[in-house]
Amino acid sequence: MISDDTDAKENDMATKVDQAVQKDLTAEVAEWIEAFDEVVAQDWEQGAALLTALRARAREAGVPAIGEVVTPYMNTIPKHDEVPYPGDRPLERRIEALLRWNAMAMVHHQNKEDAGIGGHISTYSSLATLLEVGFNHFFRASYGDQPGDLIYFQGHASPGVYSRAYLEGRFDDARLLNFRHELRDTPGLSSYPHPWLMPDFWQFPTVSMGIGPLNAIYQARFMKYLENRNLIEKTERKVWAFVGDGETDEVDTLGAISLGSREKLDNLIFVVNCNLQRLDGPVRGNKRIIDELEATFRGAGWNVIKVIWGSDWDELFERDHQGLLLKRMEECVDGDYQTFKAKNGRYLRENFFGKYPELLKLVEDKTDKQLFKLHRGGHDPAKIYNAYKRAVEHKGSPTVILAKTVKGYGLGSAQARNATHNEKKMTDESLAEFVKHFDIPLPGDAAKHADFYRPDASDPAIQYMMARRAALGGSIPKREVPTPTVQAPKLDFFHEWLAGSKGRAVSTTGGFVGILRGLMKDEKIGKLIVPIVPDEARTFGMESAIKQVGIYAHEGQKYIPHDADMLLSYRESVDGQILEEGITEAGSMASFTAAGTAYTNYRIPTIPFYMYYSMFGFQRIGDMAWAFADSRGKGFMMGGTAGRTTMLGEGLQHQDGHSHVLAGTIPTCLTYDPAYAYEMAVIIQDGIRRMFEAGEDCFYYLTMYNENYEMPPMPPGDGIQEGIVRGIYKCKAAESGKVQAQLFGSGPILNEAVRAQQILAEKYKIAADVWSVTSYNELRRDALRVERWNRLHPGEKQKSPYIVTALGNAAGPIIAASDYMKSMPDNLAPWLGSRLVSLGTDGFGRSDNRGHLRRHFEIDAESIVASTLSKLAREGTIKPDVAEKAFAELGLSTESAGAALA
Ligand SMILES: Cc1ncc(C[n+]2csc(CCOP(=O)(O)OP(=O)(O)O)c2C)c(N)n1
Ligand SMILES: [Mg+2]
Repeated sequence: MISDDTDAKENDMATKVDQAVQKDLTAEVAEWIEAFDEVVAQDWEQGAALLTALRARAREAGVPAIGEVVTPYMNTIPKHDEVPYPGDRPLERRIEALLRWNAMAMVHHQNKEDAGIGGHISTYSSLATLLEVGFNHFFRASYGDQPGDLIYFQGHASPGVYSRAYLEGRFDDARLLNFRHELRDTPGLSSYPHPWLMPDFWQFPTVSMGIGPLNAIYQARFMKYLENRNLIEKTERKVWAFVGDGETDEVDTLGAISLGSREKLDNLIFVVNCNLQRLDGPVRGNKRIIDELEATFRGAGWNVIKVIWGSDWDELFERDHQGLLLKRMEECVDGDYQTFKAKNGRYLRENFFGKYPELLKLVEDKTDKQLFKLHRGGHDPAKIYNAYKRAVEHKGSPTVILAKTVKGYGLGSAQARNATHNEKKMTDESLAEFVKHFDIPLPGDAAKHADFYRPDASDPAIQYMMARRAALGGSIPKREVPTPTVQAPKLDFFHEWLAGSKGRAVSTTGGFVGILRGLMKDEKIGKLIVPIVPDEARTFGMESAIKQVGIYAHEGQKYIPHDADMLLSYRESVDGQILEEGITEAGSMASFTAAGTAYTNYRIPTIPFYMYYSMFGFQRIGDMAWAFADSRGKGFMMGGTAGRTTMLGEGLQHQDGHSHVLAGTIPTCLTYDPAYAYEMAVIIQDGIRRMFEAGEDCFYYLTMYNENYEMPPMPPGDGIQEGIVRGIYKCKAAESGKVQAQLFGSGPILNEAVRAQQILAEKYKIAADVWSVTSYNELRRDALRVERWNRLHPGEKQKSPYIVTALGNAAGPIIAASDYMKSMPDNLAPWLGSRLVSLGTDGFGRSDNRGHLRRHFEIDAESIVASTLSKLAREGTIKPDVAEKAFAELGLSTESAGAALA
């Protein structure tokens, strides 16, 4: 970004240079310019090279060079460098007009029928030509084995994309009439791009602003990763992201752009639809958004192409020998430009051209109507074509095209108004005006009713449109899923982790890293594993994995690492398997999304494991996790150093006691809180099978902890594996006596439950069983499904939820403790009734050791014992004074404020 201060310094330097030129260098400068012109006339790229060399020389000679992050407010590609437009303009104009009409009519219709159903017309109206040049000349569909481009459409422009599918014959009238009606008898159209709701159509969910562009950057990077690892062929395939100018205010949109240039992502093209408006009003009323974005992207190393003015301005520029037109353009801010398009030609003449008599003269041969019609670059196919062509051919960095457009273009009284974003219906006059403006062949009444219009398939425009798409591989967007070919390893592949640690104290994190390394060595699926980590690999003990498979680096390792002679040195390589993202959870999540959807986008089912600090998970990138689910993403999110008390010492900013609550809100996310390595192995094996072999559209969230303890072997017996996967199994029955209580534990807190079992037996002669609850969320989902079935089938034999069946006749109260919030066990309250006592880590975290933390949150063994006795006393099984005494004996305070409040 350029501050006013930088502006001032640059201006000052520019003035000095100007003065020097005027003083005594004029003739010499003219000579230089002439020579330069000659070079550029041959090839503009040579001109650019010359300039770069000259700048370098200037630097060497100590001559201060003026940094040019913002170029004049003109098109980047000069007229004389343009190639002629290859399309049939009249036919394309007709197609675009029909697209505009049907898109608008669809939204208009629906809102007449269903007030408040919503939809947008002004975004597409500004974007139509930008999309159409792509559809007719650039966007390649997948065709046979040939990969296609990946296109992130601006979400609010969805009506235009539907409209094209309609003209192409992919949708009929009934489908359009079901826009935003997704619960009817015949299929509907989702409000926005959404692979979950329209799995054969949309590839990327984009409407939550910022997520599309961020994911697009990492998508382009992942494409190169797959190429460099020889998992896909190198092709000219591109990632296109259509972005709103208002959307660039989201940190997600711009936050990762430096990755684009750092990794030389010349397969990435951003098109920013600079209609100068967002929802409420201008994006930068007092400045120019295009200047700002140019500086930002250029500063980040992108190739920037501005498409500001349409071809009809070229002639004015040519006739304006004093540069006054540009001067006037640079005097105006976006608020002015918006007003010019919201008013009329006369206003433009008086207020734009009228500032200088010479400019008024320049346009004296034009009518007001002609002035008003002067196009912006983003509505001019020839200008757009040239920009796209350059972008596609550009090598070495990503390209951003900053295209100036008009929001609500052609929508009569709604054009360029502040309120245009929310326009959903047109007045009769506006409809009539629209038909006239775009020359739609509809009779009066049909126009008034906003009827759809699709010419016969033999119409030259339709034929042209279809031929163009055929030449580019077929219709888009289109989402296809190949039949799964992955064979998940069988469970005995994991025997090392099923057998327990044999006396060694290890953590579930250690267990997981071992499993991950094992998987990467597997002949069949090893290559498909994509480990992703935001600068925490050492925290998770992954040094050996780094050495084993290397960190992906598109340039390899250009230096000798200081630890080169050590066993576990830092290894970067072009075909490295690990994506070490640096400190960016959002970026890592974007990589996870690219990898978790590769099965459809690249037809290669990569299996991502994204390992991160669980505290910096769902609450930080929650929206992206939803987008991942929307995208039908698959893979494993591994919340590391989990647990509000197990992650000791770090205090409240690091201690996560709620990620399972948040993860459980995502419909396709299966969440697990395993205690032992064998549980981890069973869950991961089953996950790979379900997602990549059986083709289920779901993903996994597993917590892994850093507490070391002995990992027992998987107990023998039927149903253990099923229990682990479904959410609960009895892992340690009471040794003797009549069982009077049930203790539930999860993660490392299972050990506290086991210790409580001992204390209860030895000190209080109470026998209790211990259960490992691997997933409260899965148990609840199962119970809800069963409940619903029972509700809908009142005459049939009632079914039992798994939690009820698993518990069977287990007697007594249930004391459930985990390192997560009490709401986790509370999930099961409807089926466990008053038997349930939930213990958990509600409240802020603290720095201390595990003993103190667990006591503070009342989830240690002593607290579990006391809670069991207290509940037994309430039920009348034992005397209250036994329980009261126990609190004192076990050293528990009964009068403290409690962690939830402290
Ligand atoms: C994260 C997020 N915040 C807010 C919105 C609501 N919203 C929808 S469109 C819009 C304005 C979009 O402006 P711009 O990006 O300039 O796109 P345009 O429609 O002008 O092309 C807003 C705020 C959203 N969709 N996503
Ligand atoms: Mg906008």
